Formats: sequence, structure tokens, C-alpha cells
Amino acid sequence: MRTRPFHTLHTPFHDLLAARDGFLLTGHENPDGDCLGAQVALFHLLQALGKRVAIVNPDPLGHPFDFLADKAPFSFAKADTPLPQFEVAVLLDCSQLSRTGALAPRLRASGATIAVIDHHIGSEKGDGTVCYVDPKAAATGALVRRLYRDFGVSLPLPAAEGVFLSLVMDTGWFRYSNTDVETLTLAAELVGAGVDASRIYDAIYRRMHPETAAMLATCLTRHELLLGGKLALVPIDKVLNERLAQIAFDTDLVIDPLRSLLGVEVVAILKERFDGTVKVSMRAKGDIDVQRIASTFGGGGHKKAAGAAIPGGMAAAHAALVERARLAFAAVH
Ligand SMILES: [Mn+2]
Repeated sequence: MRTRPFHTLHTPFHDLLAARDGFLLTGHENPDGDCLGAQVALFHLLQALGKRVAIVNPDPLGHPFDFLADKAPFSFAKADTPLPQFEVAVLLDCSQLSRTGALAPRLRASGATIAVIDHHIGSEKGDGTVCYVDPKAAATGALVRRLYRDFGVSLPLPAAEGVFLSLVMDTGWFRYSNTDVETLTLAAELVGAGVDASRIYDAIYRRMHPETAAMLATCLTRHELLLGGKLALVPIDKVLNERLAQIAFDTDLVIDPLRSLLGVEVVAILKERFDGTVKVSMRAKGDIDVQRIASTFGGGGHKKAAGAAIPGGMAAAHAALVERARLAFAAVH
């Protein structure tokens, strides 16, 4: 018989980690830094607990997160490659199998237990049968850090770097309102454990494609101030969107200058795909809850950062979004 790792907190999630073996860690398509950083950290925790574990994402590690390749073995699922043997699939930073793209039907058909570790609102109502969800946590990586404590395992450096990446990505390097005592205490502890903050910053932000400045100018030129200047909206048509994708342009670059403007309360970036789907990402300042706006389109996220996919092309998505935002402002003001 296997000896079970000792853990101090007995939730169904902790018991699952202790009792089962063969974990497949995955996350949403186009994984962000929180998702990937949390995967690195959970990978090393499960290894320390003596478990078989693999990270298999719907997409390969893209720029700028390719620097994580030497911190954990990342793989991604091509349509016909077999998945490693697993009993438990853990979704990180999301809670719906549909977010895992082409992996979703394979995970569903596997019969494996679906577990969720996430900090999005309502994630306990997703596809996970065993969940570790705390919407008050600034990042999914912070939840994985708590698991290390609960199991009495100390963080190896790659895991500390993963948690740090999660924290800085989801707090905007400690500028957003989710920056709290836990995040700052944790950051200090991680730097104490050897994390080089400036190296991580440089890896993410100092290796951009040379066309990035010109593309940023193009995107900013297209911004519209609507609803009395409260909504800043940037429509990115499919041709421009394709070009941005080719240079791995981070549309978050467009958000900050617009969110800085006096009077702007919501920034919305609308990215049109060739199939007519428009991906909307919203950031708020002040009292507006963009998660609520996103949820009216079937999307989700957090109060100050949320997204959704709207079918039907740019003109329809633009009109629908402005109308929902108008209603949201009317409800607050
Ligand atoms: Mn996150």
C-alpha cells in the first residue's frame, strides 16, 4: 500500500491530491502567466508528494512565457498524440472543460476525475467534481502556494518563480486592487527564496517584437471614447488581429494608456477572428463590475477584469457591448 502524504487540512481537494496518483495538469487555451505559473508550482508539489504528473495544455508555450520551459516539462496536446496515463485532470485558472479547446472531448471521454483550482467567481459551479476555489485569492498561483503549506512541502525555486509569475501577472505587478497582504507577503517570501523579480520582468517585457511599438500606435489610434467618455473601446478587425497574433502582440499594452485617461471607467478591446467571433476583454477602474457585463454574453472573470466571446462580427459585437455597458453604467450612476 502507498503511504499517503501527510496534510493538515482535509478538504475533498486536499484528500484527492493525497489519495490519487496520475495527474494531468491543464488550463485554458492561450494560457496566461497565472495559469502557467500555477501549473509549474503544482507540478513540483505533486512530484514532491511522489505522484506521477504531467502538464498538457491545449496550446504550446508561446512568447513571452517560453522562458518557463526549463522550470517544468510543458507539453501540449496535438490532435492525434496520446495523452499520458492519468486518473485526475486538474484545470488551473479556469473551471470549464470547454475552455481547454480540443482537449475538452478527450478529457471528458477519459473518465478521469476533473478537479479545479481557480480564483474566478462561480468556478465551483464549473465542470470540476472536486474544487479548490477562492475568488478572493489574487491568483491561482497563490492557491497552489497555500497547498504547499497545507502539505508541509517547501517551495523549490522553479515553483517559487511560478507562483511569483502568477502573482505579478494577475495583480499587474502589484498595481491592481487585488494587491493585498497575502500577495505582498507572499512576494517578499518568494524573493527571499531566490526569485529574481527583475529577470522575470525582463523575460516578459523586454523581448518584444520590433514591430510592437508601431502596432501599439496603430491600436491606440483606433480607440473610441463612448458613453460620455466612460467607455474606451478599441476595435481590432480580423486583418489587424491576425497581424498582432503573428508578432505575439500583448493587447494589455493598449489597455493601460486608455485606462489612465480621466473619466474612463471601462476599457474594452474587441478582437475579431476570421470566423466572425469577437473576443472582448474588459478592464475596469472604479465601481463598474465588468464581470457582470461579460456574464451577459456568457463570459466571466473578475470584477475588474473579464472577457467574453460574441458571435456575429465586429459591428454587431460593438453595438451589443456598448449597449450592455450603457446599462451597467446606468445601474451604478
Ligand atoms: Mn488568474
